[in-house]
Amino acid sequence: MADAILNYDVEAVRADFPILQQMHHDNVPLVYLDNAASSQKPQQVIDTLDDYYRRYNANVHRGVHKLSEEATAAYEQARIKIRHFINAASKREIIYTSGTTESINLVAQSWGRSNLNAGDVVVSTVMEHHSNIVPWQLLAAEKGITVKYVPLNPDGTLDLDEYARLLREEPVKLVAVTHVSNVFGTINPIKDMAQQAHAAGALIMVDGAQSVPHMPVDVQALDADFYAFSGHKMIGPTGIGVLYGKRDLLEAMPPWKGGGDMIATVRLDGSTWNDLPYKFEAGTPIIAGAIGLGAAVDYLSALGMEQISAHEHRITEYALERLSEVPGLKLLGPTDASKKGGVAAFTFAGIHAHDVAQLLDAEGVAVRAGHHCAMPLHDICGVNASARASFYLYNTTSEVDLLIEGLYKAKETFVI
Ligand code: C6P
Repeated sequence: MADAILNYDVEAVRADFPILQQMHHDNVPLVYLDNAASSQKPQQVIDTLDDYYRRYNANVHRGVHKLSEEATAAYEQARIKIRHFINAASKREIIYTSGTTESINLVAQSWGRSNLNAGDVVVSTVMEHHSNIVPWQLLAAEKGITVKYVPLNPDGTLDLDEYARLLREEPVKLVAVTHVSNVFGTINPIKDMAQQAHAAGALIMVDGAQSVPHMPVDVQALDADFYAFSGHKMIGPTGIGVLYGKRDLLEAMPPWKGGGDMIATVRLDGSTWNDLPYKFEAGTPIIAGAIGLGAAVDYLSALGMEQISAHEHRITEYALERLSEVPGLKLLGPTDASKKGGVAAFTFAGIHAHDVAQLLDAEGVAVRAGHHCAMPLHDICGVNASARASFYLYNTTSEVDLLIEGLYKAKETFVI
């Protein structure tokens, strides 16, 4: 890991992100620490979007004119880049969606509705984002399935004994688990969990919203059946995401949305479906988004995901050390950086998280405050909100210092 960091030029990376060059509130530099919510975009991605709209904007798979052919080629080229980025076996396994949320809903509504029956169990965990809880609850109400949740160990990792027990004792058909928690930062042992799920005859669907942007992900090595992620958290545009699924599973699944492009034939008495992945891409797709995501993948790949991950690990380690020195600050989740992605959520000295975030913002430091779409996890922690700093490829240790300074200032403002 040390070697990887040696070659990492964070200042060169920062220079690629125009938004980081601006002053915040006109008088302080922007310290952007809200990367788990959404990441900033480099010039290369912005230029790619600009080029598409200026030079070859057209619908895809529908025209024989030059613009449409060029747009189609770029749209499909991006799919191939994404395929290699996560090491899917085929580009047909890469389905464009609007983001992680839609990817998970696709699995629930297509695979879930046709494969789950009353009495079946879906195992999720208490550290999930709402988008990996609510789709299963909706399905439970409709199909009479049950959702069971893996609890936590005191250190903020999953209780894997309880996971094994659920797989042993319950009729589990699907495990729906996040790779990295967006609040605790906990990195879950997906490969082991997949192996156990498969041994119990269940499939595993992984929420990769907080992993794909930050670490090398190999869906085949993990043996994930489905894997979901969002473009906007990985320096790509908003409105584009991916569902990876194993080809045999996707082939057997019915379409979820009906419309243009997802059909082979349409007659008034019935229709047949297009090949993968188009069966799941109804209507005019998110063309610019997909092409922009391809550019994001190029950017991340050129830097190297090992390098990015090593850099973030160093920043997170430093942040955890500095945060632990601040009186009255309580970190949520693992305190050991080796168990965590670049996420540090905390409560602070009885000051409401929204006030903490607002005071930090005045200092130029952007963090998120609230329940981060993980209300059950906050309930378990006995708090209704936390402040959260989350790091990415362009953050520096000096920015962590500014966060800490801001926290001391916030404390002075609130504690008399
Ligand atoms: N978490 C956060 O601030 P979408 O909105 O579809 O791109 O991603 C949803 C999602 C799913 N799973 C996890 C683990 C996530 O972190 C998110 C998005 C953001 O934490 C916005 S709520």
